Amino acid sequence: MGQQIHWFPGHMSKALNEVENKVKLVDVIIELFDARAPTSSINENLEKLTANKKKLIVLTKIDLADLEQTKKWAEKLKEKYDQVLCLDLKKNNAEILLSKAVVELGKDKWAKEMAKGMKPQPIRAMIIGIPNVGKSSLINRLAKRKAAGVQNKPGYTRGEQWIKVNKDFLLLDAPGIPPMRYENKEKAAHLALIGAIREDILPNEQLGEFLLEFLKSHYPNSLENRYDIKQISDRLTVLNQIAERRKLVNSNGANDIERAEALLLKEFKDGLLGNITLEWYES
Ligand SMILES: Nc1nc2c(ncn2[C@@H]2O[C@H](COP(=O)(O)OP(=O)(O)OP(=O)(O)O)[C@@H](O)[C@H]2O)c(=O)[nH]1
Ligand SMILES: [Mg+2]
Repeated sequence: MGQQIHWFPGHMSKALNEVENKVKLVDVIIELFDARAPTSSINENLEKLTANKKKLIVLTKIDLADLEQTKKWAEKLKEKYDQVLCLDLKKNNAEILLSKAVVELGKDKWAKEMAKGMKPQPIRAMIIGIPNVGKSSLINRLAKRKAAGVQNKPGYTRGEQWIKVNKDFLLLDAPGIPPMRYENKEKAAHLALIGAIREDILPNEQLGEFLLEFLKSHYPNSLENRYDIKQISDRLTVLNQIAERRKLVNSNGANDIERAEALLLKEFKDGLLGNITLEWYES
């Protein structure tokens, strides 16, 4: 797993420039991390560009993650960031919790404005995060009932789109998010398993092997409910068991290992193996 993967597409710097320009327009950055792999969700380039802004971290997809681990990660991240929220973006309370947290972070700005004799201005925020982490889901929630609130605010260059979430909170439309840089195969595997990078970056055999080794050591009972596999052994044995239970047979009449592997990976992604966090917090 120590092998380096070098990957720096040409459009990376253009996307980063766009983010950099937009960061200047906001008071608060809302950065989304997937609760199943919080540190793999950190994009170092985005971290640098947003380092001197107030930052609210949202751990997303907590309904798919291991609650114990999510709690530990949230505590840990609170040491580094201004605020941390854990949200299931499919639930209704997401936007209420988020609005409250953003307003809380903007209060310093209001105090400064009032000290200058100004009327407090709405807090401007922007959502960033790696692919598939839930940015659009959150934006849609915040914009709900406000379709007409999407507006072109004059006074800003290039007519950025602002969504009026409420009278205190304006959201800038999400910039193009630069692709991830991942240093090693472990991180690449995490990102592939949470759907943040194209799956074909790592072959299914490697992803399957990685997932099964991890489940064996951290969630030894995770294949019992779904496949009636009480003990996770080596990859081929497990895949044969899955193929048998699901009657996946290839044209030669043998167990179809490839389809069993694809099924395992898909069912993991869909959360069907239970609540699993790929990165365990180690204190
Ligand atoms: N179970 C679960 N699924 C979620 C949650 N948030 C988002 N999703 C799902 O995750 C997928 C990706 O969500 P999006 O909101 O499109 O993510 P995004 O960050 O906008 O993705 P890109 O635009 O590709 O970068 C969708 O299928 C969502 O329904 C969550 O909290 N829980
Ligand atoms: Mg999106």
